[in-house]
Amino acid sequence: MTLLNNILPEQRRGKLKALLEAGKTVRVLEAHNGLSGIIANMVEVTGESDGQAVVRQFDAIWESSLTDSASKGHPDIEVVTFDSRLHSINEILAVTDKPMIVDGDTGGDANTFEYTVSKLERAGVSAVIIEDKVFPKRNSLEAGIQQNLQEPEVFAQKIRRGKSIQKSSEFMIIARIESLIAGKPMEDALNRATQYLQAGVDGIMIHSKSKNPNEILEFAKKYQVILDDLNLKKPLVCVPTTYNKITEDELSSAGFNIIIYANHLLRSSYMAMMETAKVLLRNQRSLEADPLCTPVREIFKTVGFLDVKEKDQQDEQTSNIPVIIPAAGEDLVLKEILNGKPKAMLEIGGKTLIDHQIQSLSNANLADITVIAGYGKDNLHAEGINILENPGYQKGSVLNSLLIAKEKMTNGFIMLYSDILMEDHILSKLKECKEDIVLVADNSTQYHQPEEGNILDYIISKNHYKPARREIRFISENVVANIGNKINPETATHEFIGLARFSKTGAEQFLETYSDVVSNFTGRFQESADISKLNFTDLIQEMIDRGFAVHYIEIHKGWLEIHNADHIALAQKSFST
Ligand code: SPV
Ligand code: MG
Repeated sequence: MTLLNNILPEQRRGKLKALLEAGKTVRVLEAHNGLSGIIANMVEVTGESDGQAVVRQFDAIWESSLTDSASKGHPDIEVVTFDSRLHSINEILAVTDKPMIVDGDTGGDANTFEYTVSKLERAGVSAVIIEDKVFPKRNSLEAGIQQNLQEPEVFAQKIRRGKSIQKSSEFMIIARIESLIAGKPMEDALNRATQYLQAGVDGIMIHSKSKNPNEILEFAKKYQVILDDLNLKKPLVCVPTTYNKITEDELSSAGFNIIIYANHLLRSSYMAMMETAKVLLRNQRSLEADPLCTPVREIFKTVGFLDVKEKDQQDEQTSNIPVIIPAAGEDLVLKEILNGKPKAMLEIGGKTLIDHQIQSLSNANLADITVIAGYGKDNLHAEGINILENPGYQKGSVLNSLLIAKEKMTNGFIMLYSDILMEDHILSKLKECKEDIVLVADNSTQYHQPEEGNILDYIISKNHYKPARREIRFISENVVANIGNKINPETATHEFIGLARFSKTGAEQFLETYSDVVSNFTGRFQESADISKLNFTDLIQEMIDRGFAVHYIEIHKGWLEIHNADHIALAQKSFST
């Protein structure tokens, strides 16, 4: 989670000094934007050393002028403005928590440098390294370039001015000596080191573009003598880009305290990008390029998108999910018992069916309940519910009733048939689901046969799974292949109990499919004889056919449906015990 990586400037700034004071050889990796910053910040390798498990990471981030300029398509000649550099610096700081060393180029003149120090220190940067060239400098690695060195006295004064302006004792100003890059003798480098140390610099970087580390090793030895003479202890920095055979341990033993891998993430990504682009051109499609590419999901994970998704889902789960209960239809089997009342008002154990449902919903913290009334609407009452009316209830479509509450669906919703009673754990389990469309499915179909007035909605799961014995299954594997009341009970794996949950995305998919179906089709549709009588299960089957994933949570019994007098008797019995 990149936001959690972020720390405050005052928490970060002192980290570099602390590492150095602890005697650590600080391993630094270049970053040129937020993503490479995240990599530098979090990448690690694990291994073993002397029988001990070790985890190796980078200790700090180098914000390089070469790679910041190059990633903007510019040469490294101080042409990228400081504000633009600061933008990249802040981009990296926003998603990392390791100390950052900024490549300050020449630092400009002393006045400019004061502003640079002030802004970097305020941002939480731990150190700036400035090089003793004349502004505008040229990158040090290219041969045959005129490298103009600044007078050491002028540069030393710039250091003094920078040191005088910083506010904390944590921020470090490091002087980078370019004598060896400019073809000057070792004496020049050592003389400059002495002057810069006397001006109060916090460390020295000796740069070289030689393939061989000998000159920086010689400098390191003599630097130690200077420090001893001045009775100082100031870190020494190197950038082993060209002399790349030498190991960190060898550099550390030679007296280097900070080792900077200055451009490797940019150079390696450039190579990978070129290769991928060419593979696309050669093949005129992307299949062959895929093995060269990180899966999108990995990027999502790295930049925190998956965390966002999870948080959104948690918000959805904890927020008050609207519940819609379509209760408009007339029940012809229980007509006499109901005597003009809607079925939701049927009394069971001294309480109406709707009140039983409200109780279960409130036990699951679901209080936003909308009931769709139709038949006997004036006799429908319950506390704490919204009632909407479906004037076309005689068509007998649960789906039409459900869609009367369309406005309630936008951020996700739960649908509950008006004639079912269930144990509390079923709703809790449903609320926890992360999938976009989840139906509650009972696997005890073998105990129930279709009876008069009782149309069962059967499910065939995608893997035709019929549990033979106990086992653990995860909801992600539970996918519905078929749903409907015309499915042969012998082939059904489950029964849909009339309870379903739609996430925000699931609700969007549901509404889009519905609107497409009703505007583009007529006559028979899925199991319905006419599109105007479309059932909930017809639309779900249509969504499955269109490739939307419909999941189910599996339950085993624990619920009742009220379709005839026997069911009422059974429910009475349950509630009396
Ligand atoms: C940079 O990374 O921008 C540096 C190091 O200054 S070098 O490119 O080697 O000069
Ligand atoms: Mg640079």
